[in-house]
Amino acid sequence: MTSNSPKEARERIHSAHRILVTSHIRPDGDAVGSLLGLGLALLDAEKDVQMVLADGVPRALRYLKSSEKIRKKPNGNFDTIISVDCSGMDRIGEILDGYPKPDLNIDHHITNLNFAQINLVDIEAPSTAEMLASYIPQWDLSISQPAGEALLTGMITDTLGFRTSNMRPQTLNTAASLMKLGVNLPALYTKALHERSFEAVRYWGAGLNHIEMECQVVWTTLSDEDRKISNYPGKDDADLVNLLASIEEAHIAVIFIEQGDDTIKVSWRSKPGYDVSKVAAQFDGGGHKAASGASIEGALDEVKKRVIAATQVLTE
Ligand SMILES: [Mn+2]
Repeated sequence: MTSNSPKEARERIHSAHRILVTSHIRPDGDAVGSLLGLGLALLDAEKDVQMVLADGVPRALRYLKSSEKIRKKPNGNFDTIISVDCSGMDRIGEILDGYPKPDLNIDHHITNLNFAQINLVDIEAPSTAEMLASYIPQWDLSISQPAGEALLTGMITDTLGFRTSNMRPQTLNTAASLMKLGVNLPALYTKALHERSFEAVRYWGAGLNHIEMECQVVWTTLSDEDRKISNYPGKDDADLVNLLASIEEAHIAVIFIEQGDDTIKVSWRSKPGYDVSKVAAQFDGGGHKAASGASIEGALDEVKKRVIAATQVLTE
């Protein structure tokens, strides 16, 4: 029998000894922040904890204290496995091969598959980190300053600085409670959303060179070549899609990132009234109404044509 009771989650956590906490591949601020926030609270409760991310911590988030404790592979056995910010088992990557299904699944994606024994899924929550910032004290665990910084980073990044349409008063109350613990909101905001590397801005320049707009959909591509000429180290979009989404005339923004292996990573952002998770689902992707993604096999030009045609159905 599966359950969705936070009380049962609390009991499971308190009776646990060896805990694995994990999150999704290509981790974002909410994945790393939620993982660290919960992982550090469990370590403080003297649990034996391993925090594992298949792809490790992205360079841009390594300023988070204790993020160096996050490993790429689990070691040994666990009596409790916790997944945070993951809609499905496939999003965790290969690290759970040979391990049982997660005991606890804490997430806010509308596409969550309730794959664990206890599933705490709140699709109204703007971030998993916000859910955890409420659950951790409810579960009689404490939030240290580094854990609070991690959680607030998850909240800030998934809401793009408290400005996504799913923002609610509770989000600001939760952020305020973390500030009262001594967490420096302005400093985290600057780190998470404002600062970027010289290479990232050059990479933006390459992408902005071939931006296009039609039927209120704006898009651009980031090729392997763009990455090479700008010396950008990641295979992501350096958040360029959010800049495209700021274009006044566009209702939907799409970005295509060549992955160097015949797959194209696609990210969508939309203004209220457009559900891009439906388009992403057509390409085996997922996400939220306002922000979704997919990995699609094929050549850049061909994938671009198919995706733009499917996306423009929403704005027609
Ligand atoms: Mn999230």
